[in-house]
Amino acid sequence: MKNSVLFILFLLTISFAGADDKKPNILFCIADDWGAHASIYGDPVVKTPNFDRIAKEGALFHNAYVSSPSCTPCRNSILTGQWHWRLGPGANLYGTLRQDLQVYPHLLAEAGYHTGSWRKSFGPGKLEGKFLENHPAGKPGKGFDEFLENRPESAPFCFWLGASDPHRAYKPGTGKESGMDLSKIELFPCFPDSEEVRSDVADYYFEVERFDSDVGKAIAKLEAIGELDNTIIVVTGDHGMPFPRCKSNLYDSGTRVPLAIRWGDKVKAGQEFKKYASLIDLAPTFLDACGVEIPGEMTGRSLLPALTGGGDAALRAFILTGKERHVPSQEAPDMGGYPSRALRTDNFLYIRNYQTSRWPNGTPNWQKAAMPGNWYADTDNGPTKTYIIDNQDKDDAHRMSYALCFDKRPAEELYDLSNDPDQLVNVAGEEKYSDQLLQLSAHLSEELIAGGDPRHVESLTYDFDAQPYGGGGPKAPGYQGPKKPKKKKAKAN
Ligand SMILES: [Ca+2]
Repeated sequence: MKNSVLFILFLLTISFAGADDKKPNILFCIADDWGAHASIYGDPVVKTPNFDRIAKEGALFHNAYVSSPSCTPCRNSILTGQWHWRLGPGANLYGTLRQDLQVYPHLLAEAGYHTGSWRKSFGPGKLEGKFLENHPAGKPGKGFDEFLENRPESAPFCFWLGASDPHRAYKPGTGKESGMDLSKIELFPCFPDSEEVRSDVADYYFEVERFDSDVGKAIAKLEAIGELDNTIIVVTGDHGMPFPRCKSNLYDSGTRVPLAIRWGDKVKAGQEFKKYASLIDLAPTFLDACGVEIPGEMTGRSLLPALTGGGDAALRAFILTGKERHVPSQEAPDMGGYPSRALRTDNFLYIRNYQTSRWPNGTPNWQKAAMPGNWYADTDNGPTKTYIIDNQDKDDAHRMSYALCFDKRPAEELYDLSNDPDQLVNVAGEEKYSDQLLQLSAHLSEELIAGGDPRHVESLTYDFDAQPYGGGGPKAPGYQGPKKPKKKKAKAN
């Protein structure tokens, strides 16, 4: 009797040890230019049942932020688990990845993971050396099904499910035609309220929903192969919507993204986090969950303690964001970007702009006739941008929209979020905020020094713009002349 009890206990021990030893899979789903718009966040128009499901069966982050609101630096920061300003040529749009950097898919591959990617992952930019031979997001393929078919038996997997939705260009009217009620759209207050703008936002929502349905297909596949609960599923976007004062800006409209994470019963269902997570925290989270050592160079912090019971207390109390060159949007011969950094707390958003002689979203009207794509070039072309520019003198509301989206900005911006959650009124010059301003400015500098930002550990004028620009457009450093138009233009930045 005693022996048989011991034997059963022995079997149980083996079986529990076996369960713990099973490495989790990773399914990382990332949309292109998706700000924090999802039904579960309370958006009354866009429908995101699959994102909502991951959040309800796992955790929902209300304050997830990118390191930089531009494709390449954001994606590089996710892959490396580091603030983008630590990545040299990887801090700019159309940059590259330095050879000394480590990326989480490679570290997982070395630990026996089957890795792969589909559609947009790294970039846009140029891969060189080891990353050219071995793609930083995992070998690009034709989709999740094909990737799983090629999986060595029983190997854990790490898959990057990318998309070019909801990046522009949009087919005008698709949102309205799909049945969306334009009158219910809650516009950012920096947009003028017009039919053109509402329809443009609906077209963006249409592509958000298309991405969400791709996520749904991947979840269904995991269920079909019995891997749903052993897979860490992450759904997010690479920065805010491609609209004025959103993408390529350091306001929440540019830097806050949706984030939901599900992992079977390891992550308790229905958790909601209000404290801050950065997408640079994902790489260390994956490595932590998979039992792989987190390299010291990673400035991200594992979210696992928060996800597995630590709650908000285990998350960041504030967040950092920044921007270097998005496109070379300043009039020649400058051709630079609009460098800035920000510190976001529960009460304030503080932004430091390093080169205030420049235009934050590109020089107005520069080369408009010769290169229409190049005016106010840091804002993607589209109906909302055109409407705001064309109607800037219509009335005070339109003048305010134009000023918020395109005018020059001072060296410091401060938004009091208790009165101004939409970050519209800069109170940096007001006497009553002078103590706060000094404190936030010192705090930001301290964090940037600790985080190895070359603007703060080398020189405030550190020249990120000296890095080559690999995209199309005028004569930026490294620009080789106009590219031949491709038949099907890939959505780029
Ligand atoms: Ca993007």
